[in-house]
Amino acid sequence: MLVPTVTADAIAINSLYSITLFLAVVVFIIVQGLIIYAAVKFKRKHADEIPYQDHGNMKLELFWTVVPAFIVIMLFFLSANTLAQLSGTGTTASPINNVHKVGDENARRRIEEAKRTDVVIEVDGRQWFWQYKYIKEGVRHSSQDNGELIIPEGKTVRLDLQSRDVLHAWWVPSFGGNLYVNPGEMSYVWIDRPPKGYYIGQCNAYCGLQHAQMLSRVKVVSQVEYDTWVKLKKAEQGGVATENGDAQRGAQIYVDGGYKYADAIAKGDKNTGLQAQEIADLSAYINSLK
Ligand SMILES: [Cu+2]
Repeated sequence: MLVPTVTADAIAINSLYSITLFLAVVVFIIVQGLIIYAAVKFKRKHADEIPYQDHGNMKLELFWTVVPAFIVIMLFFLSANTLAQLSGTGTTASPINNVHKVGDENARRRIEEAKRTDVVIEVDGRQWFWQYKYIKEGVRHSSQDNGELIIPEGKTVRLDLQSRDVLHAWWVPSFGGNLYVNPGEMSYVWIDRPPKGYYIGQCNAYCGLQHAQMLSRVKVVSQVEYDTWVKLKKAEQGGVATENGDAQRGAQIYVDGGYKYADAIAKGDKNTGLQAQEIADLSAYINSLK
């Protein structure tokens, strides 16, 4: 409601939210109205006045039991219906579970067959950034240093999410609901034909000290812009690798962490402007990649 809803998932969730909010406002007005009415109408007039004592009122008790129960039951069916519409659940004919244990090949196959998908991106949640691997395109990218997830407009994008350390959550409200990313599990989310634009999300599960920095920015661009970006990214990643002589490792170091300093530190550059501890941490990280 506060951000534009641009995919079918987000629109379905938003209308459920609007209905719930509307009902809540109606209940609020009735309850508050009655409280104010009772407080004013039955205000004590003398210090020794004792109010009229009433016990049991069948009509009233039935009213405040049946009406709320009806509202709750209605919300249950509306929510279940919305949930079934979301892309992560597949279709009624072939339902899928969009979360499974890492390595469960059968569950994985069902996901692959569930929906026509144009772009598949592996998303690794790490403390405290998202790392993107574009499977078909063969490029890597990261949310560090304001990096956005770049996707083409009007296409169906599937994100294969995995956590490499602690619990994270992927949430870009314009595209739909929140999805927890548990270590040891694969979680899938579809972004269905998004329009061009810039969308901001946030890791939505507290994942450590820099949790607040863990944004999920998504830039939806035209197909031409997307293709150009992929080409540039490929050239950039290939270029760095050749200079270092060791293509594989160079590309890995430069891109994998998404740290703009990784390359400099790997070359032994002392003037990175980083604290000693940060250099030690990054060096350890680079070594872990070897
Ligand atoms: Cu996180």
